This record gives sequence, structure tokens and C-alpha cells, in this order.
Amino acid sequence: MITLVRGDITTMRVDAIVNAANNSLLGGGGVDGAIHRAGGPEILAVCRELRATVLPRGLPTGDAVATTAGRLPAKHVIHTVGPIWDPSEDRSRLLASAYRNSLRVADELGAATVAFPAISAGVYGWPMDDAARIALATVREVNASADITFVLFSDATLTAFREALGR
Ligand code: AR6
Repeated sequence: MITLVRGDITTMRVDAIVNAANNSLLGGGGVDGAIHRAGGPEILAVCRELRATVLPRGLPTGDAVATTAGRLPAKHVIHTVGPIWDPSEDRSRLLASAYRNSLRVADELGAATVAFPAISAGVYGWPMDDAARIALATVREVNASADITFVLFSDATLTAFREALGR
């Protein structure tokens, strides 16, 4: 099941929320900044531990990894890294991988409910309509057992996802 809502992903009481992080895993702006602020220092501590152990070079674009959700109402945070929009290079496959790998990690966690933001559609500059199309097509294709909610931060984003869902 796929649901679209307007809201703040940090408030979602689900098994896993997905963070649109960067390769460093060490925080940033946008939804990443909001998740670390609301979840507290425990999340960053686990990210640092991952960097010191299994991910010394950071999380590759399109990949995903889970941490605690700290003080958030969600049980886990799945960090993924979307590609930066490049008008001269088609990076759609990396954006699809970010969704696909996040759902793989969710499945490994046994998550029955997963919430996604619009990955790459903020600081990373992906045009919203196309970001919505790729997000929904990929999630449908995976046919995951988990219930998926897209938590969209603005009316414009919600509209773009609604239109993509209707297509
Ligand atoms: N809940 C839901 N969606 C949100 C929230 C929130 N609390 N806050 C922002 N959004 P972005 P990206 C929306 O920029 O484009 C960070 O610095 C936002 O309006 O968060 O993948 C990372 O560290 C937009 O629609 O992620 C990376 O360096 C969507 O979430 C870089 O930004 C994604 O915007 C990643 O850029």
C-alpha cells in the first residue's frame, strides 16, 4: 500500500523513516538536519561508528544503511543517498537504487511500515515531477510487503506526487 501525506517525517510513528542523507553520513540540511535535530545525538554517534568501521569512505550514492532512531517516534532511521541532479547526465538509476536499497534494508529490519521523503528533490535539485515519478515507479516495482507512506513537506510536493500516482 502506498499513501501520500503532507507533513514532517520526523513525527512519523512508523517502523522506519528514510533519511535523504549525503555520502558522509555526518549530517546536513533539509530532512537530514531535521532528523538529526529531532532524533538527538544517538543517531550521529551510530553514523560515526559506521564511518569508523564498515563505511570508512562513506555511504555510496544509491545505497542505504540503518541506524537507531534515537528520540524519534520511529523505530529505525534508514539513511540513503540520492544523486545530485545533473541536467547533462541521467542519474535516474541511482535515484531508483536509493529507494530500492532503502526498501531492502527495511525488509531486513522486518519493518512493516516505512516513510520516505522526496529523495534528491531538495538541496540536490532534482525536478519535483520527475523525482515523484521515479519514486513511485520504483516503489511499485519493488512490490514490498511494507506499507509505504511518502511524507511530503509542501503542498506543491504533495501535488506532484498525487499527479505521479494517478498516472
Ligand atoms: N520532512 C519531510 N520532508 C522534508 C523535511 C521533513 N522534516 N525537511 C525537508 N523535507 P533535502 P536532498 C523535504 O534537501 O535533495 C542535506 O543537506 C524537502 O522539502 O532534504 O536529497 C543532506 O545532508 C524536499 O522535498 O534532500 C544532503 O547533503 C525533500 O525533503 C542533501 O541535503 C528532500 O530535500 C540531500 O539533498
